[in-house]
Amino acid sequence: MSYIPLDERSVAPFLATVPAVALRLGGAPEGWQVREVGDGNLNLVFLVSGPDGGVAAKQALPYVRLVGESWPLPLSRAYYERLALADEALHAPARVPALVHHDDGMALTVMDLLAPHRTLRGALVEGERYPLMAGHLAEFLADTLFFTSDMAVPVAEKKARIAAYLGNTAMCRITEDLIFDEPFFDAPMNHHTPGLADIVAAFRADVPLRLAAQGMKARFLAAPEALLHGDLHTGSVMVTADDTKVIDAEFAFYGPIGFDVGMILANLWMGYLAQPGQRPHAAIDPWLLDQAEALWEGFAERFAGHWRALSPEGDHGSLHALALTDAALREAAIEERLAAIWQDALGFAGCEMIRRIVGLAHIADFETIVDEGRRADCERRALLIARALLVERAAFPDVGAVTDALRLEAVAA
Ligand code: SR1
Ligand code: MG
Repeated sequence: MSYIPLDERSVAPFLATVPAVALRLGGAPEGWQVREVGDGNLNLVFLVSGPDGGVAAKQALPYVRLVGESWPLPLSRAYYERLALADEALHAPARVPALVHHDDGMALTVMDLLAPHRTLRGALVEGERYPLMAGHLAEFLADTLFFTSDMAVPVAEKKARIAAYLGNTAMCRITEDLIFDEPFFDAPMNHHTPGLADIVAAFRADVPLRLAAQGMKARFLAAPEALLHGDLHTGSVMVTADDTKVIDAEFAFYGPIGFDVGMILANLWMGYLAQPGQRPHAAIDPWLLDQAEALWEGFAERFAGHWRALSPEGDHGSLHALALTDAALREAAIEERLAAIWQDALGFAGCEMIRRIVGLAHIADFETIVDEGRRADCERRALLIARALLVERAAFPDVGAVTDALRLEAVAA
């Protein structure tokens, strides 16, 4: 099928021609309920329900939705998203939506309707709490990252998997520009809350900060450690009280493990730091700090557990070979690897926090704070912590050290 962008009127007749979808929905397309709900920066998302069930149909647009047709973007991102969804489903099937249908020509991916799920970001902005979320995300990260890494995958197969994602260059380029470069100079689409002009100017002149951000960019460009989701912020997570699903893997590629880990931690930390602006008269709730700790610790424990559980006879990755017959050496290797991932995660988290405040793509956590003065206060606190995460990484040997720094900042408000 060649590409035609769908709309709320054309999506039902189109999906009715796909037997797997028509069967899932039941009844006649004239009776299906359709809503376009895409609130991300790039795509169309249609929720379609019939008498027997529902689907979510995601279609890529040939340009960046947030900006418009002046910023073209290849439809091939839908192909990479489907590829990643399949790979993620191999390792963490409970944590991703099931694929119902995919059409490369239409850049269209049809998945299970996630209901009554909502985005984690929207839920956090409203002060909702999901006690299973951190554990589920730790599981997703450990399972997808470990089992696509050089610990688990034989080296020839690993290189073939890296190659399978190499063409997703336009999506990687967005990250390279928007996260590592543009926040640190006067890029045309940057914007920020008015009260931040002084710190924005200071960051642009801050040589250690800019060098640290470039260092993270170098890691992002040249460290194909594992299959990354590539855009794991709280808008890419759907939650209910019992379930957590990770969606939107269109930025997937083989990159540094700490990138996915750092991005989600940064978004939890920003959710925490937005509280004094969102609910100025309420006591600060430490729940998100606890969740960030639980996520990192759950990830590290599960990642290590996967490593220990590899059988000596199996054909695993080349980084596993070192410790095949020496359990003490294996423990040292695990500790060293997790420490390196943690250091990367800190740097990537710092970059993510800065770009969400001074770059192009902001987040609802801060943007929904109507009072500009309060918003600037929350954002300034986040910027200062983010700078420390990037430039003074040694001051944060573990997640508790970040919690302490964030909590002090919040009390000081
Ligand atoms: C132009 S796209 C801006 C951002 O939206 C996506 O969700 C990614 O986070 C990207 O950086
Ligand atoms: Mg997205």
